[in-house]
Amino acid sequence: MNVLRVESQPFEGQKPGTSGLRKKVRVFETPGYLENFVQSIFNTLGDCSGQALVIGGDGRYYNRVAIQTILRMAVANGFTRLIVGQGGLLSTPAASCVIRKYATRGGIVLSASHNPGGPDEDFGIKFNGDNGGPATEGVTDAIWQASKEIDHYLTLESLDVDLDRLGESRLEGAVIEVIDPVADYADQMEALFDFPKMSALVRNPKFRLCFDAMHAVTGPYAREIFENRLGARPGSVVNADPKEDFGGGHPDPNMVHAHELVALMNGDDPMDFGAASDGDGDRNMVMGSGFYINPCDSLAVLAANAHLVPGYRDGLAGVARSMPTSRAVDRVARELGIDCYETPTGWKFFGNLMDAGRITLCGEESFGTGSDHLREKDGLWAVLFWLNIVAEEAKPASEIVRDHWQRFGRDYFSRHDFEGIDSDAATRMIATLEEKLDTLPGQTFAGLTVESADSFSYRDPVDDSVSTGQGLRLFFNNGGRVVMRLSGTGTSGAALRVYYDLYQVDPALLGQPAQVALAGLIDAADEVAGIRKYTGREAPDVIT
Ligand code: VG1
Ligand code: CO
Repeated sequence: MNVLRVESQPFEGQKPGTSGLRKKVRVFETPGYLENFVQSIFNTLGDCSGQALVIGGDGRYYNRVAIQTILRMAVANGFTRLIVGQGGLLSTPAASCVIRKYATRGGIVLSASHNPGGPDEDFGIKFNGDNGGPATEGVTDAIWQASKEIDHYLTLESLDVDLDRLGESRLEGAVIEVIDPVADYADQMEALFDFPKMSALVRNPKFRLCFDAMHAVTGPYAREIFENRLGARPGSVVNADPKEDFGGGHPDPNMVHAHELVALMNGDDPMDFGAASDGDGDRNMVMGSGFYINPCDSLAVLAANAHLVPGYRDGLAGVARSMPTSRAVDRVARELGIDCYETPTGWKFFGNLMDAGRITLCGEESFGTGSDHLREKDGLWAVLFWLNIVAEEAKPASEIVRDHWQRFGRDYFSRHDFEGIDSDAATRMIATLEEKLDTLPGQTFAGLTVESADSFSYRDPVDDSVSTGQGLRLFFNNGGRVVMRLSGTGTSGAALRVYYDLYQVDPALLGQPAQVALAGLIDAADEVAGIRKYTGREAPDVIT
């Protein structure tokens, strides 16, 4: 084999964030930048000879170029079987599914998720291990260390692989397998959910469904599952062709960016069931007619109703949520008599719990929900789970949520994002608050008294690893909580995330707008942390 050894020097800042390494495309285009990071992954894995690797991405600009580079490097580093989604596409959950199904050494997923795509926008890369899940912090730290010591990478001099033609070809000694990116994943969904019952629902002319793929990777998956397999009317899936720039949009399924879906669901003649997914297909937003379902409530409702779904009929081993996610699912776990874990932000912390059989369902407030059917959050899975419950209960989604609140109480939740703010100011704000955390209990801000305050750290109960500095938490005397942390997925400036939640049991007070219910906490947070002062903003950029 004609392996080429290329001398190289470390680049600053190849430390993976919440979900892999995300940078501007221009940065990834710097000669050697992508190569260094990929070689650092392989150096961390050790001997890769004779092993198999999955490669795919969300189809954004630079996806195809990066895949060709990675294929050459993987073969030069000894991999002998490379499984690639046709056209270079694999949604993040589908990549996880394929890694597990074909028992590979892992996979490389190319995505910057919900961040915009295009030559001046974002790109990203992450490694998933043989369990199909994002590399643990131990592994991502090792990759970062390797990136600081790198002095060469290995590649081949070869022509590009045809990513569009299904089937096998050879690259030097290795087999390149271009697979249908949808089939394995769709089969798994069909095995988990009651497709005959769901099919009867979506074929009913009185039931109108819309799935907005936001010009991103889930289009082909949603078409196959909703229209081909379940029989929803053609056109039920909109914006279904993946585009390199996501049609110029921001493929983030929330009330701000999924405005097309929101208009359909909240209009004069609303649809019955609506959903959207993000750039790489791991996030979901589900809406009922004129009704937004908060992701924290979504997780709780899925947990409470899991027994209605064939794949979960035998019950749940346990559940988990990221720390900033509201405590709604904790209440369900208590009633079910199962464990509930609280992890730091990011999917990589759920994998150990699932591998150890401790949890079945988990989720994050950031429109991420998933289960141990694979090791990523899974947008379409969550939508299908909801559809299965709606079909089973023969009730609209809004009624299912309202019934849930009546039974368990409601955890009002909101997240305020301040995006693209000055990094120094953001760091200073968090540091200043952190320094005075110990002095806060007993003090009153905007009429609310702090009961306790800390910086969240997590000890993984499976491998005992400890992750510190995972967000500042303030608990108030009205039972409310405020969490503040800086985003680890952005590519320019800083993004401050402030999370609010407040529990309400009074049946008369369950139907308020979240911003109204949380107004007291919002004022208190500004007073204690100086959010407006440090960010220089009067209002958040995105409210979810
Ligand atoms: C955000 C979310 C986090 C999520 C992460 C990756 O991270 O808050 O919950 O796991 O994105 O999601 P951060 O550090 O920016 O807050 V995705 O769909 O980008 O893979
Ligand atoms: Co995503």
